[in-house]
Amino acid sequence: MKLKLKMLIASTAVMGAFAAQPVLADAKPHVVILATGGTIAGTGATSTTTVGYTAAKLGVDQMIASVPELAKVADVRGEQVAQIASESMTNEVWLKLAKRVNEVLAQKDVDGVVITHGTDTIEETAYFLNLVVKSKKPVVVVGAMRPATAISADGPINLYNAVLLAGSKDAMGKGVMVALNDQINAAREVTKTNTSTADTFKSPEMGVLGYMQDNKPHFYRMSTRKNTADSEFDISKLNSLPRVDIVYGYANMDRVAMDADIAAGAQGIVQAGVGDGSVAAQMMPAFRDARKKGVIVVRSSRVGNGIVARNGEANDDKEDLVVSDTLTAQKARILLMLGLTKTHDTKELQRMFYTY
Ligand code: DAS
Repeated sequence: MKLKLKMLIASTAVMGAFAAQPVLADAKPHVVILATGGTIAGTGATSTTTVGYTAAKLGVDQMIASVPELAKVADVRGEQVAQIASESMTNEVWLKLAKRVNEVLAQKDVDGVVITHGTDTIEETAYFLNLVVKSKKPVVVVGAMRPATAISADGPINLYNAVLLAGSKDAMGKGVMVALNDQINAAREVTKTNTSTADTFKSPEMGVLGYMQDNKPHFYRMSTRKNTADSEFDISKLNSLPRVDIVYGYANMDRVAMDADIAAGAQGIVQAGVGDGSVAAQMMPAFRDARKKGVIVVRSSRVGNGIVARNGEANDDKEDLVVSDTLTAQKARILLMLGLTKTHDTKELQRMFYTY
């Protein structure tokens, strides 16, 4: 009897030990998906419709439900911030989205945010967020090049990878990322390089940050420029952004477009100039008139890669111009809009272009 009693007591003690073990909290990361529309939420008439479909049709909960694998890798919840094709993106949506990203990331139980978005302006929204998000937690902007109804739609796998990335501790402090097609690109350098193909997003000369493979991110580089929590820009109290327009450079251009933008209230002009941000002789009087009116003029380039060198194709010191460094015109416009919320001083603005 004694032996049996001892064995019973021993087994009870062992069971008790197990029972006393705290049940491990669910180790899955908490990821919030903020939906804005785009092809990833798009539907077409047939399963082979990959152009001529309608973007921004599926709601965020429908998208989440269409990828049941998400629940295995993260605790996911969704919010519909907008429902638009991203060619129709506005400053108002940007400010609403950015404020919501900061509110959600400030919640202790949230590990990362995914933003579903159209691909046409995904690089602009990502760069805007790169400058105004006040957290080191992962922020991943994701889209798709085929609608949800198409054969081999890329949206589900892109959304799955984006949630994995947003929930990964390795993605902390990398700045805002754009993740499609198994690649992780930095917001500052990523751009759409093909109107239609699934591999369209590239950082042409700077390269990807890394890849999504085997359910986790693999990083190989980081951006050298300030972003997110290290940024000086604060949109929390802003309800609008200064008007900044882009003037496209080409042979035989004239000043009509630039003058019209300034007449419409532009506080800044970014020229997407030919070559190294060159200024046509017939444009320089327009640049000088702009400066006399206090309008900031930034020399950028339509080329897409390389440095626009200060005092290279124009005497920037003498004409009091700013150069965009390696930012494309569409991203230089975003940095200038935010810069103008803080200063009109061209030396301060130039510092910002060398910082972000
Ligand atoms: N019109 C495109 C957009 O919403 C569709 C897409 O590619 O997402 O940006």
